[in-house]
Amino acid sequence: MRREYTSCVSLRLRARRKRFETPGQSEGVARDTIDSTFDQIRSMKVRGAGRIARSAVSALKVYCESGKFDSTKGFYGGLFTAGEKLKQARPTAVSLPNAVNYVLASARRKQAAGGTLRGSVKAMQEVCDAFLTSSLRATRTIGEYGSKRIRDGDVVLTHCNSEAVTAVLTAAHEAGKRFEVIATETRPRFQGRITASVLAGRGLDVTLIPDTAVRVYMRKVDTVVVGADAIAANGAVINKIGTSQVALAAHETRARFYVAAETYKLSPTTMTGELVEIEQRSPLEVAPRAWLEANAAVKVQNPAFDVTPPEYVDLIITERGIFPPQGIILLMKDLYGVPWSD
Ligand code: RI2
Repeated sequence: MRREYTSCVSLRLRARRKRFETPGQSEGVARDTIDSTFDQIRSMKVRGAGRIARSAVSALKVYCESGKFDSTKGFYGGLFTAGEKLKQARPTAVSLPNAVNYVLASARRKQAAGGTLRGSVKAMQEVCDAFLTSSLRATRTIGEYGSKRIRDGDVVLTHCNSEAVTAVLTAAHEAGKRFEVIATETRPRFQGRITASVLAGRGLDVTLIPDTAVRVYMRKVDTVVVGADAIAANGAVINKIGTSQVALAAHETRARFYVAAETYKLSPTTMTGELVEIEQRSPLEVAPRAWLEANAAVKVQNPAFDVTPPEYVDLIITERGIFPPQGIILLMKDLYGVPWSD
């Protein structure tokens, strides 16, 4: 444990020391924004798969807006460096690399096509804006589609805090459906409290329960709706730690299990068999420093996510429609092409 704990701290320090470097003249604001966005995502001050994607793209937009670049090459070079750094902030939520890659792929195409520095900067600002707008629109569309799956009188359980899920529940509530929500507290970071307070603030009937009480309450649950940090080609869902236990309990009582996720949470590399890395976070999220030091012989593990196999998932609600987990591969091929055809 001691070694893990130390390595965690030193990793964080090393990440902090490795500052972002841009070529060109007026990078002060951009450098600060990229570095602080990286830190905020890593420390989970900014969290939620959709939010971290938008926050990274917003930081790239600030870079574009930051001023005088020496040359087109310098501008694109700084953008690539910034994007590559931001992608490293958290490893599991594929929304982050997908969003950054959307901007960088466009930058590569535009750089190859040539053009003035001014035109390049403007074009990249527009690409960032396009992502930000479509991301927010996607969440609203998921809310609309998903709300139709909530029925009057349902008891709906959710885990952690997902904007896609709160969009579904809020839209159902606004459509006049009367249902009850159970939110798990979601240790160790208690994001379930955010869900409970957001939904209660919007007038929904919500009850907060400890994660350990899920099986007790599942008997009265009709539908589970959770978000996703990544979805694999086989329809497996990578989401907040504890999701797979919720899915098991739902399977036992035959409660429906729905996942609400924007398509930029589909992981294209899983089409060729890559696994999604599960983030291990600091032991300090599990126990306070004094306790860890007093119990140095105790090993602490803190995986932030787990994998729910497709067999436990009924439907995946995206802005492109609602799919059974086995249908996700078709959507992925449509969005990302067939990886083995190159
Ligand atoms: P939206 C969160 O991860 C949760 O696992 C949540 O289900 C998922 O992102 C999707 O959230 P974390 O950042 O994008 O709390 O739907 O570790 O908001």
